[in-house]
Order: sequence, then structure tokens, then C-alpha cells
Amino acid sequence: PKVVFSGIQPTGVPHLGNYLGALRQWRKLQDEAAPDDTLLYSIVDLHAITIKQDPSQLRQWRKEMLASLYAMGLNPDRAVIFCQSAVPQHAELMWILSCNASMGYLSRMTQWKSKLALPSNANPLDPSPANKAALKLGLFSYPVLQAADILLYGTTHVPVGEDQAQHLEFTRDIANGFNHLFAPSPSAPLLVSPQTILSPAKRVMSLTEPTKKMSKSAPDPRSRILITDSKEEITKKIKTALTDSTRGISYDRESRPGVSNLLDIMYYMDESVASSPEALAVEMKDVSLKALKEKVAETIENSIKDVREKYEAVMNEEDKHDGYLAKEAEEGATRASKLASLTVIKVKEAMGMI
Ligand code: AQP
Repeated sequence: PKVVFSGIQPTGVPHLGNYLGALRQWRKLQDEAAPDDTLLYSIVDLHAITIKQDPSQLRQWRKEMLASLYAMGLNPDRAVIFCQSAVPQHAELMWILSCNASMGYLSRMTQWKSKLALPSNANPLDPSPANKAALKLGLFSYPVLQAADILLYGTTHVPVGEDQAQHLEFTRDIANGFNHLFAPSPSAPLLVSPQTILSPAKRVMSLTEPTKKMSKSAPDPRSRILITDSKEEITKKIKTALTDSTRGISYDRESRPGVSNLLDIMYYMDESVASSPEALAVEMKDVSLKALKEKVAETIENSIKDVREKYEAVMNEEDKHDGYLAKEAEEGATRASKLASLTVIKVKEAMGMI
């Protein structure tokens, strides 16, 4: 049987990148799962605090993320849905794996560099960079926590966007290194090396800076469309999306990143519109940019309207019965913790700690 694990940070309402790159895939895996498959979807708040968070804002975002997952159709009867910090084994396994994680390997990870806006060749041990003090241990070792998240459950499949592919490679390496050191035999690994599932829309780009990925924490809210945005907001954001002054429509991610991103979004939101984003460009080659944008906005609205309505319904329910979401998440955490403790016990036994 499959074990599927994935996480999302409670750093705001999910945007189209999260939706197309991860959440829609989570839902599909849930719908296609066999009865004995296990699905775990986590709100990874321990990851969120690698960047400074305001406590009341974080509390609100955890609630909104939970509502977003339910709005996506993720079902607590079918998937274990929980907050990471409520399952202490995540931090415990992270420490154990940290003792075997290479600083050199971690220093090559791109995420901490991009979060600090450092160049790709930045080295954490170099005493010179001005923002060296800004690099916190937690942000640097974030991929080890991510490896622990995944390895705790014997995960076989991890659905993520392309930005996470490097961390999955690291997770497999950690698992193999750990098995090599502590597994009783190669045929009885302690930790399962997981497969990455990349969704077809691997990387949705920012609407205002289409060479960067769409992100929850980018300062400009016009750079992303949230799954809760109204029709008017969607239309306005798509209308102001950065494109170019070339005439007509064509698909080329290098020379026309803005237009190509809009074609990608339209195609992946509703694959019935054409056979590929390139084919969609050919079909629309003589259309004006204004008309393309109208079509894109309409397609997005039609595809996520139901999610928005469900989100509102979940939030109304929460208003009527304060604490209903927290209670659901607590039940998820209890189930997750039971599964996680099986791995932690096995690992501690193998290392001589039980
Ligand atoms: N632009 C994107 N295109 C495709 N997939 C994306 N994902 C994120 N952005 C895109 C996928 O969404 C899942 C959850 O992401 P996350 O919240 O854990 O963190 P992130 O990747 O760092 O996403 P954000 O939106 O950029 O958050 P902030 O700004 O808070 O760091 C992951 O599977 C990710 O691949």
C-alpha cells in the first residue's frame, strides 16, 4: 500500500501555485486512493517559524489553512489532516537525523539563499556576507525537518511543486545514509526512501515578476491569486499581470514569461481548453492580450468558484461553533502521532536508545 505525505506552510491562504503545484494533486491522490493506502496532509507550522512570525497572525493562518484544505475537498475521514507542531515526533526525529546530516550538503540548498535574497553561490560558513546574522539555524536546517516529516510515516509518495524537488533528493539521501549506518540488513531498511510526485503544473510564476515563482510571502499581493479571491479580484489581478508589448499570443517561457505563465495557468486550471499550453497559444495567436486576459480570468473563476464557496461555508461553521477546526486538527494529530511513534521507536532501538 501507498503512504502519501505532504505539507503546506500556514503563511497565508493558498495561491494558484499551491493549488496547481500541490493541493489539487493531494485531492486527486485522495480520490484515487485504495482503502489500505494512508494519506497524511500536514500544516507545517514548525517550518513557518523559520521566518519571523507574529503569534496572533500565525494562529489565524493555521485556521485559514485548515479551512482551505477542507475547502479543497480533503476529507478527515480519508486523510490524516493535522498541524505539525502538535506531533512532537517531527522535532524528535529531526534531531536524530541532524546528527547525520552534512552541513556541506545543506549549504548547497537554494531555499535559505532565496529567503535571504543571497546569491546562489552564498556559503553559510563564509564570515563576510552582510546578512550572515540573518541566517538562523532553523532556516538552514529546514530540509532536515522536512526529511523527518516524510520519513516518520514510511512515506512512499510525496506530491510537491518543483521548488521542493531538491529537498526530496536530500530526504532520500538522508534515508539511505541512515539505513546504511543502522539498518540490520540492506533488505530491511529502517527508513523508506520516498518517490517525488510532481504535478503537471510544476511551477506557477508570479503575476508581477513572472521570472519568480508565485509565493505567499512575496510583498505584492497582486503577484498571486488566492483560492479565496472573488471574481472581481481575479479579474483585476489578471488585468494588471505583467506581460510584454509583442503583438499576438505565443508560448515561450524564456522570451515571454508573463504571457506563457498566463497560458500555463489557463491550461492547467482547465485542461479541456486545449491539448497543451503551446497548443492554446496557437489557437489564440491572433487574439489581443486584453482578450487573452479576460479568458484566463474567466477560466480561473469557473475552476475555483466552488473552492471559494466551500471555504466560506467552513469559516461560517467555525464562527458558529468556535473551536470546531481546532478539534478536527487535534484528532488528526492524535492519529498521526500514533503512526509516527512506530518509526521513532524503531529508530531509537536500532541506535541503542531503547
Ligand atoms: N509557485 C508555485 N508553483 C507550483 N507549486 C508551488 N508550491 C508553492 N509555490 C508554488 C508548492 O506548494 C506546496 C506548499 O508550499 P509551502 O507553503 O510549503 O511553501 P513554499 O513552497 O515556500 O510556498 P510559498 O507560497 O512560496 O510560501 P512562502 O512564501 O511562505 O515560502 C509545496 O509542495 C510547493 O512545492
